[in-house]
Amino acid sequence: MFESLSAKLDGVFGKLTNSGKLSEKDVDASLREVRLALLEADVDFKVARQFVKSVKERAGGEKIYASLTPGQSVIRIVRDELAEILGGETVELERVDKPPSVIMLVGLQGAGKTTLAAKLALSLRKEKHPVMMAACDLQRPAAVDQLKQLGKQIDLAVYSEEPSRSTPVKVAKAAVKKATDENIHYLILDTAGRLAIDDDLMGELEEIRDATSPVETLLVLDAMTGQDAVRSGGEFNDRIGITGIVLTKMDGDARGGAALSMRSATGVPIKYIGVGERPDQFEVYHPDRIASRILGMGDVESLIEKAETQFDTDQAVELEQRLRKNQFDLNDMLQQFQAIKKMGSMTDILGMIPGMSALRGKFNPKDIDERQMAHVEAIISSMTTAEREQPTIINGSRRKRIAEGSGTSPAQVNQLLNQFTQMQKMMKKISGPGGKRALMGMLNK
Ligand SMILES: Nc1nc2c(ncn2[C@@H]2O[C@H](COP(=O)(O)OP(=O)(O)O)[C@@H](O)[C@H]2O)c(=O)[nH]1
Ligand SMILES: [Mg+2]
Repeated sequence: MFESLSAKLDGVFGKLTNSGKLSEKDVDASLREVRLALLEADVDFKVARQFVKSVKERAGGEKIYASLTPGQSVIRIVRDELAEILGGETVELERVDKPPSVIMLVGLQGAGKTTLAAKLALSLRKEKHPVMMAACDLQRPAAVDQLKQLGKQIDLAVYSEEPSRSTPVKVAKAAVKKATDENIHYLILDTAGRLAIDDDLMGELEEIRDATSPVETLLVLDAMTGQDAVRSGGEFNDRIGITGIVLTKMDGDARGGAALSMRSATGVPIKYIGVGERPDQFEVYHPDRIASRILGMGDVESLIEKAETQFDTDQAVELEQRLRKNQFDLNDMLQQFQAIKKMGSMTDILGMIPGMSALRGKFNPKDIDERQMAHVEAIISSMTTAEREQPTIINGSRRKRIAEGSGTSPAQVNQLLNQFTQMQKMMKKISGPGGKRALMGMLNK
């Protein structure tokens, strides 16, 4: 997500940081380029204009031209303002005191409502809440089956009725009753969509809303539809009244501008993003982290959280500390490889590692060979604890033993150790001050 915008901004900022002193004119020229990059990424033109204006005002007010590192200051201001148009603070899901908290999902057909029901249910259950989903889309029999199937896949209860003998509002009411009886904390209502907004659909949604008083009405929007999504967002909000937006298919949207404009255009906070078809490909929307990701500053927090869903919490906290303190060893490398295998898209993961977005285009993540990953696991597993923590002690005889134990060759062990040294060096450089420039230097060698 945001690949092309990131790449463009990277170019603009590269110029800014390379020149020591900056005049107001230099900054103006850069900001013009930033504005173009935003427009090309499908950001609403009013939002882009306001953005540039705010950055200029702050740059003037903070007297950055007199500072020693004006380029860095401009980038910091851009980052803060970007987080601001993306929505500022993270907005949490509301809940009611007396369960169930009803969460109604609305949106056009194909936006990703049914998929989101499962994603949200799974994430709430991870927080130890009892959750239930209800199939209120009776337009097609297949819609009920789809939700039931997803429920089975993640082992979560789905309330449904025979479509030919019920109505959406009946299902919704019965589901609320059942959820109340069973002390379910969150009840997620999956509803029907249409190809375009029409009165029938809005009427049906209003009826469900009035019968269940949802604490959250989440509008699910396909990020790939760009400015169309922004428009339909406004219409849904006028008729139904929405409390939050979920942008799905962010994995497929290289431009990403819809996301950037959505908050400013509708005034409704974005709460989640969908980044793939699987029930675990889902993230809480954090404006500041997304801003950092767009600017190629990495998003260590989201990376940790992704890892957290695979490791236990203690492990994740430890990994965070180690990453920050540059104590990255072979055990961490092994853990990372194992987690990466479970975490899905390599491109997304790379985008979250500080400085790594600069690697985009330099190599294709798909080139990372599954077999090579298997070797990494085998080789590290054949090492002793001491060797993993301090790979420098691995001499010729140890190397031979490790190769034999893992069914590889000493050359392959060597190759892995070289990779590790590179990775360790890079982690050290890019997490220190001036990290990004250091990385660029290494890449251009
Ligand atoms: N790549 C990607 N596909 C998604 C995402 N969310 C949903 N989809 C796909 O979009 C299609 C429509 O999703 P569905 O949940 O049935 O939409 P609904 O009609 O709003 O209920 C399905 O093929 C989903 O697998 C996402 O975040 N990323
Ligand atoms: Mg559906």
